[in-house]
Amino acid sequence: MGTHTHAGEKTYRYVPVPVPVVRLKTTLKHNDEFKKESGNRQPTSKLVMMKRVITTLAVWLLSTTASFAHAVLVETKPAANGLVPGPDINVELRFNSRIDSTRSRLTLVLPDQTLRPLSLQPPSTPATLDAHINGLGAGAYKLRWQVLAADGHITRGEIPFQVK
Ligand SMILES: [Cu+2]
Repeated sequence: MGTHTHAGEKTYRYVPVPVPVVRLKTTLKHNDEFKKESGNRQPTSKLVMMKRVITTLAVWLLSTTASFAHAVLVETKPAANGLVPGPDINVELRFNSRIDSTRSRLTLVLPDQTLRPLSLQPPSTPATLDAHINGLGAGAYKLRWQVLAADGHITRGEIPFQVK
């Protein structure tokens, strides 16, 4: 009989279904573990190919997310375009991520455009640059900063401010 089915056939067909669910979990494992596992299965099945694509996507997503960890300025003292009383001012630049203060630079641009490198104070948090500046006359200044973030990227910028 053409439509005859064995009692066990249905069960047999459903056996492979839970397997991909288990295999997909391996994409969360470390890359080396994954390679070891997939290397044992010959020949390369569609499922293994799919796993590779998913793993590649996962790794790409992780690295893309990590690249956003470079330092972006969140808040400054003095504020950008702010007016502060002299002659002594406190400088604090706060970033969105941890920075390497030993490889970060802060320079004051004087009203006559000459540069004064500033020595950094011990930072109040791992994400801040602190400095103290003495003896500023009234005028327009700029803080020029360059920082190295924990992800190895350098960012830089300028903060203009006025001393009254
Ligand atoms: Cu970065």
